[in-house]
Amino acid sequence: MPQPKPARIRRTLTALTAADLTAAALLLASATDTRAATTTPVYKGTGWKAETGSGIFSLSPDPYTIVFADTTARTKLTSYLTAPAAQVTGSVGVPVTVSTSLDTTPTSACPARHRIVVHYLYRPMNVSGMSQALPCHNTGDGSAWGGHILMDSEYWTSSTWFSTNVTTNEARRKDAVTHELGHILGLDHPNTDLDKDGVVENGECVKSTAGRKPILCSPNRGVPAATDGGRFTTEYDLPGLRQMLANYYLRQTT
Ligand SMILES: [Ca+2]
Ligand SMILES: [Zn+2]
Repeated sequence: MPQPKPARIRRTLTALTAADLTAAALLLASATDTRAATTTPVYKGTGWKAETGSGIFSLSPDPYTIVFADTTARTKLTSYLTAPAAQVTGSVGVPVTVSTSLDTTPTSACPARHRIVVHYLYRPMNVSGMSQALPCHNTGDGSAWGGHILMDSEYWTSSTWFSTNVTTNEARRKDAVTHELGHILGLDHPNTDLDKDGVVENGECVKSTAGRKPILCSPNRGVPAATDGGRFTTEYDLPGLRQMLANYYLRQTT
């Protein structure tokens, strides 16, 4: 899905309390204990890339809440969001909750802090088959603020949009939703010129020995295994999000 670069900013107070700083120091210490944490922020790794072009350099540890633009979006898309939200909550350590709330913030404005508004719209980019993420960022600390996800309804109104195979079609629908959520959480497309022909092509993304490409691969990663559909990869996307969380603390202490 195309990478939007909307000129959207959100300004917030960034004053930290002593308790915040203590919590940050403790989390940083535990991260150092359990994995090879970096000592300076990192914005790119194998199969992942920070969305620095949209002003996002880190993932805030504070909870994010997924809400819906209307009841149709809620009915159609809730089930697609629960698995990736649970992954970010459990494997990254940033709570992401799928609520039943409705939020009528227009797509031209950033929603309240840490709200992710999900829309179900016919051709939101006026192009067949294109969905869109509109990520907002905290201008104070460069963390992911939340934003809007605009899913193209054609994926659902056409039962064979991605594939005539029902299982494959559904796995790709799941991939599409999680891909856009990844953008809101600060991940960019990790495509790279692997074959060194001077062009970064569609789908040109690293692939693991397990056969998985990052779910942020643009415009998509092709056909995932059915069980991988809609899941951030453990090889690329989740380590990227964990580094983005680490960046949040590293950017405060550097
Ligand atoms: Ca190439
Ligand atoms: Zn994309």
